[in-house]
Amino acid sequence: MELENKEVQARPERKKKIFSGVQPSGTITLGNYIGAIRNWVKLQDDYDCAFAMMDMHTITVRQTPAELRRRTLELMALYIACGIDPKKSILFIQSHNSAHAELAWILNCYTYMGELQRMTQFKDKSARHADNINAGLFTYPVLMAADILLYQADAVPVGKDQMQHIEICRDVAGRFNALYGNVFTIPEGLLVKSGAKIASLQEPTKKMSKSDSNPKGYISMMDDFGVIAKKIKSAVTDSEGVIEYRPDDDAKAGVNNLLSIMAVMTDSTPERVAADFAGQGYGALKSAVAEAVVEGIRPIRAEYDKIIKDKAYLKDIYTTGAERACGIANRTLKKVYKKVGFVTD
Ligand code: ATP
Ligand code: LTN
Repeated sequence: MELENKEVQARPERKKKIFSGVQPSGTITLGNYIGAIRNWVKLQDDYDCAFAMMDMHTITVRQTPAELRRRTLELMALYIACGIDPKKSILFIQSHNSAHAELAWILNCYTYMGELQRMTQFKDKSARHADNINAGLFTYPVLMAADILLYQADAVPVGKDQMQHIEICRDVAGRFNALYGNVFTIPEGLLVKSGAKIASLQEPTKKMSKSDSNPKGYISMMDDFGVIAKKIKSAVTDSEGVIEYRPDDDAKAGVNNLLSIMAVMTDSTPERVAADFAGQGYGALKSAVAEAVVEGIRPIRAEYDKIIKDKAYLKDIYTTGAERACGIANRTLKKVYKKVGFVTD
């Protein structure tokens, strides 16, 4: 895998730390897989990794409790099915570690309203949930900063849409360090070169999102294989009829997206895929993409079906994960408490 940020490539001296997570806010999409989870798998050998199911972030949008519980476990099973190895990486449920909420409160007092008001995700989600623009939605990036800083993460592998949140995390950490000394490691966002932004199949200038109201726009990792093929075959393209990769041309967004997906699933590049399909019609490209995606997902699904049935195994992993996560996080939290002036011992 090629990473854009060379500074955070693993060095032999000290194993660098990685933190990341996904919200159990819906069924995981191909975008989440390509932009995030797939890359984590490859990082496990070279870094000390912690990956969480971000259930506390999820309730910034109203959830059905039983569904949230079910989806949190499903997400964990999917992490493992995708190749996250609980023996190598810490795997836990965010709400099992109260240090996240505790540090988030403190960081709230070091984050400015103006910084949060600029966040694209806040603007998007407030527009989509106009009846529930709650304070949690506004301070979402502060909780995210707490997640990352508690583990002293050097790098945070995420999709492009999350880079703005990484920036705010860096700013807040820098501000805190400037006041109190070197308390937090300043993290770098880690983007993959291709696939950092998989687009909606129906509105290809927008990102593929699991909370899209139109299920035709996204491919769920849990979709029936026939449904996946159908969704790809009805993906919006353009009327030009030419297979070319033009990443800066919005009119070509649909085709660019198909080429990017194909490139990731076949370990190629969008340019190379475009060259392979030059002169052919969109139908041929779509069939090939559908096959590549289905074949990529098939083994993950087989593994997932086994894991999700074993509730005792899942419980064992998230219990051990929470113990390890709390151990690391509490060391940072204790330091922070001392620095801000709370009575500690
Ligand atoms: P929601 O729709 O509920 O906001 P989401 O589908 O955007 O959710 P998140 O849980 O917010 O998913 O994101 C999990 C990870 O997946 C993040 O690292 C995010 O950057 C990445 N990601 C999400 N969508 C895409 C996408 N379309 N392309 C690439 N990466 C993505
Ligand atoms: N906001 C992220 C999910 C998330 C996250 C994190 C990712 C919450 N906390 C910490 C990396 C590190 C998203 O993908 N929507």
